[in-house]
Amino acid sequence: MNETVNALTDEQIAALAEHVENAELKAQDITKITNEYPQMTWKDAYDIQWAIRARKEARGSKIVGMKMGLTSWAKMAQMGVETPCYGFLADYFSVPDGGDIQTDQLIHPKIEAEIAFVTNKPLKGPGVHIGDVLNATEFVIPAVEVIDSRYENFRFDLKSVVADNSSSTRFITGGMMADPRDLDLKTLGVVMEINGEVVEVGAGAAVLGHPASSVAMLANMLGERGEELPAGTFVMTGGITAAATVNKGDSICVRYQGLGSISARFV
Ligand code: OOG
Ligand code: MG
Repeated sequence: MNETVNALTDEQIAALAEHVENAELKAQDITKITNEYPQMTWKDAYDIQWAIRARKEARGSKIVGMKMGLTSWAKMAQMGVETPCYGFLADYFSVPDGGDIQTDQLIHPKIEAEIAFVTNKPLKGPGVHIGDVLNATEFVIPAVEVIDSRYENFRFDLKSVVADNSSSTRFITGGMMADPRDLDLKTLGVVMEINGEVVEVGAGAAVLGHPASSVAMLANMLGERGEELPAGTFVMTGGITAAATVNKGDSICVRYQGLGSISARFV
């Protein structure tokens, strides 16, 4: 099947966008959509995601960044899929460092330790590489992503997760920003703690060998749709370690080598 064309109609894409977005807004899980639409193509899946983005924008939400997902072996192995995917970040996803996350608004949240980039030049694929990304980086900064698949038991195939905005739900950024010239992003260590106990550790190279290659891949994927990554975009590059399940009442802290820490509480 040619995956650059649609198998679903415009009406089906619009209906699925509403269905998946409502699951997010009501914090109610749904069965993965490929069960009912096994013919769904990659184009359909991203069209559903972009339709959800348009629904939020039409309601007045601002898009405040992008995220890459499934960029590390730890994440790919955990979820049983082997291709990175992207999603968007809406304004209400943002939680301040040290802030509270309303657990009841989510289905089955997990946290991820990530490195984020803020760009200062547009990046447009194809052909974007690590050099282009570093040349277009204003600074890097720690980020914790809270993911929450809308699918039952957090189980999905890649097309279903793409349609579900790659499980995006909340993010926290903070700690210290840094010039990537001053860092070895490959060896930058992260330590994830829940209620004071270390649950995951990792280093930046877990993300596609170098976190900047995740931003390059995003620009190249967007280029396939004729889209670019504008200057000034906040981009989360993907979980370095496996994601950790969190529950109401948990306090989390992720420490980033030389870049401080991020904390939050699930209330
Ligand atoms: C998909 C999103 C993964 C990451 O950083 O790898 C992601 C999922 O695992 O639900 O955000
Ligand atoms: Mg993530």
